[in-house]
Amino acid sequence: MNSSRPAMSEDLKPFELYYRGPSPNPWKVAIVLEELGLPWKFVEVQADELKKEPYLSLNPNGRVPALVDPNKSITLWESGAIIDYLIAEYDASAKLHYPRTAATLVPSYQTRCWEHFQMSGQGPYFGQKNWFSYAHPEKLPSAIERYANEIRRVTGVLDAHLAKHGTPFLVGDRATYADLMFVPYYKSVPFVIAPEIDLAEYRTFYAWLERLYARPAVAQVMGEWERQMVAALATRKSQKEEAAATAGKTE
Ligand SMILES: N[C@@H](CCC(=O)N[C@@H](CS)C(=O)NCC(=O)O)C(=O)O
Repeated sequence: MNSSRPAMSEDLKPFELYYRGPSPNPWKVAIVLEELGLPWKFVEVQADELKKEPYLSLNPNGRVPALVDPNKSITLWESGAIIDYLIAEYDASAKLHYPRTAATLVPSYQTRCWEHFQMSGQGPYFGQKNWFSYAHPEKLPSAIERYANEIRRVTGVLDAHLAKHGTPFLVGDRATYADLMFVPYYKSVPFVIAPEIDLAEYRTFYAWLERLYARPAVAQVMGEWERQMVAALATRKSQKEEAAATAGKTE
């Protein structure tokens, strides 16, 4: 996907990123790979392949993403762990992180706080909102409301932090891997997860999000994400219409 790579990356074999359509977690890794100018390619996993071999040998949790780095013969899973690895091994120029040296020790660990907040506070709650809105067999308005409120709460935390510190990014003036990790779930909010929530109401937060969306690597990766999301929504709609028509015929 990348056209302008740093010289070092020309010697690298492409990373293989296992993903499944527009579901958000793999796209966090895609953004970091693209930002670092590393060569990579997507490998799509079908729903019926996730919970069995050979995929379970890549990710014992049977979910995406998994990342194979043929350059160091390593396979990793859990998006946060994958991103930690990419930053430690391939961000030598500290484009997306603060080095753990005396001068930047504090922001380096503060970045970790936001990374963990994304992994534990944004990902699972936004994911549960999606589940209870579309996939759960019963309609449970109280569960939908709880997770919608969690989206509002998490967004409020980011908004208040950015407003209080007046910095362009979560930790100072550098866009780190932690900022970038929030992008795919927020991009999914108006499309599917919670179109009823107007993210632009959180003004400082929204300016930050737009700052991230405007980065060339993010725009490139999330442009492809949007194409896939629009296609997935069209498929979902036509499957629903087909099911309704079939049900009508059999009544
Ligand atoms: N904590 C995991 C979450 C992975 C996850 O939930 N992946 C979703 C897609 S975003 C998935 O594979 N869902 C399919 C399933 O649960 O069967 C990570 O960050 O890698």
